[in-house]
Amino acid sequence: MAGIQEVYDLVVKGKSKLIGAAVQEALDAGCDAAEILNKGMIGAMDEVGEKFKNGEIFVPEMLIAAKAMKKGVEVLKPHLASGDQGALGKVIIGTVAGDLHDIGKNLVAMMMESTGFEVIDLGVDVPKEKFVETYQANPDTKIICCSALLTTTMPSLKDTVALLNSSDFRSNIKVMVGGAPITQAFADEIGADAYTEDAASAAQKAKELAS
Ligand code: B12
Repeated sequence: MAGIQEVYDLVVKGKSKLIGAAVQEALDAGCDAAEILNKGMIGAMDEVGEKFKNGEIFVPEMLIAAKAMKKGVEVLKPHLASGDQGALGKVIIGTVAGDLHDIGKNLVAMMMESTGFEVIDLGVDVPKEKFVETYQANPDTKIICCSALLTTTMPSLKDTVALLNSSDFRSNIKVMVGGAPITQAFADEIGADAYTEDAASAAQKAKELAS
């Protein structure tokens, strides 16, 4: 659909000022919000990642595209969320130490919220101890979610899960992991309870785990 292509192009070009209107136009034209997100925005970020890998663009352009995507998600958010917040319990989420990528983590947080969880978002570059301290301050937490987007921060994810696994509250929580380089095999290897590929399935899985 034309509206989605427009959103895609604006994310790739990093047009933060224009993206909000384009998302609204696509919605008004009847495009599905999830499709705008998946095809228009996440698809665009894949192209941005490819261009970076091929040396066609550099970090500043990636950052500008990320900014545009965030602006677009703001407009999309009310159309993806469904209310009922907090009813399913608390989730702690963060991107692991050394890693600054937060778009995927934010989407997971948003979908969890819209599914009915109260989300405590620790942000990016989160030291492993911070996950533990946050649980200790919120002992009614049901799930801890850790995101990693770089092959170089997979060891950091492993260390974080190892610390959680050695904690005395381990049996009270479920640990979920995700991010582009993460696989089910890696999640199993490091002793996480669950891995999913995207934000919508993460929220579904969390609901199953919490009930
Ligand atoms: C935007 C971006 C950046 C931005 C991030 C801005 C921000 N606020 O997030 C900036 C410019 C900061 C950046 C920096 C770097 N980046 Co970068 N970046 C990207 C890019 C283009 C998009 C990432 C993204 O947002 N994707 C869209 C989201 C929606 O997808 P996602 O994060 O995968 O999340 C989904 C799932 O994975 C899952 N998920 C995510 N988290 C979780 C958690 C749980 C619990 C669960 C269940 C699921 C889940 O659900 C999400 C939604 O569906 C990717 C390429 C790509 N295609 O991913 C490269 C990419 C990740 N970056 C890369 C690199 C190399 C870097 C740098 C090292 C570059 C440099 N030389 O400095 C730095 C590292 C900085 C750091 N220390 O973190 C490489 C990584 C290669 C590798 N093998 O590790 C990639 C793959 C680009 C490439 N093809 O080379 N980057």
